Amino acid sequence: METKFIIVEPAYATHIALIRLNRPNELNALNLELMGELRDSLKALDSNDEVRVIIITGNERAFAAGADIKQMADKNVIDVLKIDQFSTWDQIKRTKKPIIAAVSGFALGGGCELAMTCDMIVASETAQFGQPEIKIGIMPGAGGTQRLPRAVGKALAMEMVLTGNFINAERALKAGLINKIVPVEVYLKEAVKLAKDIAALSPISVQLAKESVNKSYEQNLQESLYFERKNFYMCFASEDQKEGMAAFVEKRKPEFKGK
Ligand code: CO8
Repeated sequence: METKFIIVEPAYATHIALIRLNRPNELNALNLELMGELRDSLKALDSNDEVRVIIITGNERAFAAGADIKQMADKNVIDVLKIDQFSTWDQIKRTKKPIIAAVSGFALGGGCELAMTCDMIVASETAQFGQPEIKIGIMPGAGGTQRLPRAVGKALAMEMVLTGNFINAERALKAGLINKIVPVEVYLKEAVKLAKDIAALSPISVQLAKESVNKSYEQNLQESLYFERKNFYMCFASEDQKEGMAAFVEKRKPEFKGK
């Protein structure tokens, strides 16, 4: 697939794909075309059996500084409605394989929302997270007012959304928004390391487990527990379950085939 605003490497490492947001002069501002490419690439990687984990990254200065303000500036409500960009976001969210965001520099507005749509965030020491939409007369629209409070709690989410102020990596880690902070020189390497741990496991149980954890956000506890139970049962339909448990009993390393 030809892409202009992102670089996709389906075989970046064994079973690991990398997507690099690539509008460096605009701090990777998320224009509609970039989002369309991201949606289509994730869909393709999701059905590529060789890929087990996907990493999304930007560059050292910016993961993404938000939706493209220049593209949105003259739109009216009907234009925005017709563009229906949220169907793109919904599709990204439906990705079954785990996605790790490797974040350095700015993750703002739609950029912060994109990182939160991923399943885990590895951040460099220079990472800054924020929902500054309020400063340009709008509010978050791609999950910022929903995912952020679930991740960091109401007090900090309210502060970030209502002031537009950024938080640094340290505060983001303390608040539970990100998984780890590492030096800027190695943030992508660390994301790959985390991806490798996951890629070594059964892709079937990994996908079912991801889906199940996500349900905890979306439904009440009782519904989510039923959902978890159903996915737990489904693991027993896989050869990987037999292999994983047999390997444990036989004290050897399992060989997962994704079947
Ligand atoms: N959109 C378009 N262009 C941008 C954006 C952006 N979000 N962010 C930066 N740029 C451009 C700048 O205009 C500038 O371009 P140029 O060189 O042509 O003037 C270039 O990137 C470099 O930026 P700066 O010169 O401003 O760099 P600084 O280091 O001085 O400042 C900041 C960096 C603080 C990140 C600053 O650029 C900034 O405040 N950017 C905007 C951040 C923001 O408000 N983000 C929220 C956008 S709204 C949003 O995300 C809503 C999401 C809704 C749903 C999702 C739909 C997709």
